[in-house]
Amino acid sequence: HFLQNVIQHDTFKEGKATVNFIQNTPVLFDIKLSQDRTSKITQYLGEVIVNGNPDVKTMDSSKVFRKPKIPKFDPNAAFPKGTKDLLTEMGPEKFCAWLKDEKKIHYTDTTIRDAHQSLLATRMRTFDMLKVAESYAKNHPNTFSIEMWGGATFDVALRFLNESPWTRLRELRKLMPNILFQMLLRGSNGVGYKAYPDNLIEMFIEKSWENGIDIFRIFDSLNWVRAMEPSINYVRNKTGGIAEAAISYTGDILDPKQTKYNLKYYTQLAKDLENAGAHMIAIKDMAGLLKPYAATELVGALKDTLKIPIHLHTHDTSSIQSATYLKAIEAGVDVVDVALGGLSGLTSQPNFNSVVEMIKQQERAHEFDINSLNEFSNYWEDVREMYYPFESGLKAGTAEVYQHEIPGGQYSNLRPQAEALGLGDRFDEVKKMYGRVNEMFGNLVKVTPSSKVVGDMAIFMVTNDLYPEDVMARGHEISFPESVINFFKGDLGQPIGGFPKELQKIVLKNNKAYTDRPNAHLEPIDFDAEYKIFQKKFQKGFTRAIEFEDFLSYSLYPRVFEQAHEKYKRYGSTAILPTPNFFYGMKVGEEILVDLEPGKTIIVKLLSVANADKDGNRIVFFSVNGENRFVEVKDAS
Ligand code: 3PY
Ligand code: ZN
Repeated sequence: HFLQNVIQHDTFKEGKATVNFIQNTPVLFDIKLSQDRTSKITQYLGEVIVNGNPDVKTMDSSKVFRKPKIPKFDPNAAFPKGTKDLLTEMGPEKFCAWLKDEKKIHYTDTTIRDAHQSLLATRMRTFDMLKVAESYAKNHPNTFSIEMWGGATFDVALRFLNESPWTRLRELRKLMPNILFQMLLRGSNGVGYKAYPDNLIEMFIEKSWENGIDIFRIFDSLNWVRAMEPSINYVRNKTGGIAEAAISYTGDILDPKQTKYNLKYYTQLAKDLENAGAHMIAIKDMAGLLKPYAATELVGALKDTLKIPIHLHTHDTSSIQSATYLKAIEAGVDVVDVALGGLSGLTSQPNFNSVVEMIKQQERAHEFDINSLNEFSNYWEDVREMYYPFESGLKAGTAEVYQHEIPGGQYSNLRPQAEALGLGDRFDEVKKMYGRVNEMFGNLVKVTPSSKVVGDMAIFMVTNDLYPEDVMARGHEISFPESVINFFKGDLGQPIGGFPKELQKIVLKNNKAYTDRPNAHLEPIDFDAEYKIFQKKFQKGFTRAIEFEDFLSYSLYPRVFEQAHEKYKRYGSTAILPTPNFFYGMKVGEEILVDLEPGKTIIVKLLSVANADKDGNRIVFFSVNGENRFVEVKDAS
């Protein structure tokens, strides 16, 4: 058993076992925990078959899924040269100079990050990404970058998908070595919803680069340059990657009545970020408010102001954002963010395939094989079906977005959040209240986590039948949501123009507010000491080697990590299961193939599920590679 444990251990298999491997890997001695992956995975399946996946709130058992087709590629061919190779050759400065000189429009494909965050509540599993990754990298090496990490994907992977986000990054990197990888980083909030110690953010950036991220899109939820500066510096000093600093777009620069976020505000902000060391500037239009003619103005003015390339990001919530791209491309933007057709539109990004067609034969056209691109779109359309419980429910573009200004990435979460609180029928009111809360709070930039504060307050007010007047008149008696109190304390930094003073007093009561960087209040992490304690605590019973990256996940999300860790110990990696089985279990008679590891596939068939015994336990019978097996599951119904 011991030898088998050694041979099967990932560290050993990857040839990374050093002299201290055996001594430092107590799991090798744990005979009970010798990797019986099969029984763990059948245990998981049995539990989902009997009790369902707790993350799936509504299930339609009549659904039949199509088998997604992977577009053809040659597994033996070398990867064609792409932007990742160019960055390696040139380094960030020269690479950005090359990009700025490019006449062709470039495309970032957001399908496996923002698109599913904005349409499917971030639930896309690594399994479905890996299946198609090599084919995409070989068929479309002209893609500027793949946005595939960061934002909400980090915590959702751990929280709901029982996956390590680091494994996702590494596995995708292997299959897409030629195209730049891009992540969304919330500046001093990392991939979380609050401020973290500076040295944690620094280490997180360094490890993200080492594991495969090339472009760091850095933003701050209040457009506070001071909060973005440290991350820009870490990317410059600790990595060979690109620091892309974002100006988060809000309001409407074309409306002369809106004076707070006007053209001058954005050009100055972009200039400040360039001066702070950004290699590129992103216009981050997180709610899809940048109208076509506003894009002409903004991109034109930024081109006059900046020496670095400009990257445009939007959400198609209103359904007119491809017109915005047309105007931005005419005005000289360098890169635009698009999602493959099947996961595009509405709260997601504009349609990659259609934007390519729009620019075809025009002077800034970039060559893409549209037939092949359409095959990838079809792949994602078929995959998307499997995630039906997580659809946001928005059926058509909506001009309401110009009033409520809810970010696309938040929209698909706000609805279930409202429904969970029994406000399903009052979502209309929640959307309206979101706009009113924004006014009350002094007209904020609203993007994670400031958008969550506004959303929490809107839901709180609708739930308690409160209106802004009530809050101002009776606020002293009200206990506000924690996120709102922390916001007014300064935990997310300082909003432009400061906090509305009267409301701040009402919310904070006797709490004191501060005006410096929230991160400055936090103790740095002692990585050496704390990682050792962490390893001791979490290695036992864990079937893969605990790694430093796990410690980073834990430092960002302690409770979420602990829960994911417990599930990993119980089930092993569930990331190997096909998506329908992960979410919905199996039907009697169904037979599936599960790749326990490369080259080791098992055939699992569900034979029957017995009725509950007197203690409420049910036996689930499988055949695994022709041999009968069963697991016992307590029926929770
Ligand atoms: C995120 O921070 O997750 C976002 O997508 C913000 O737009
Ligand atoms: Zn976005």
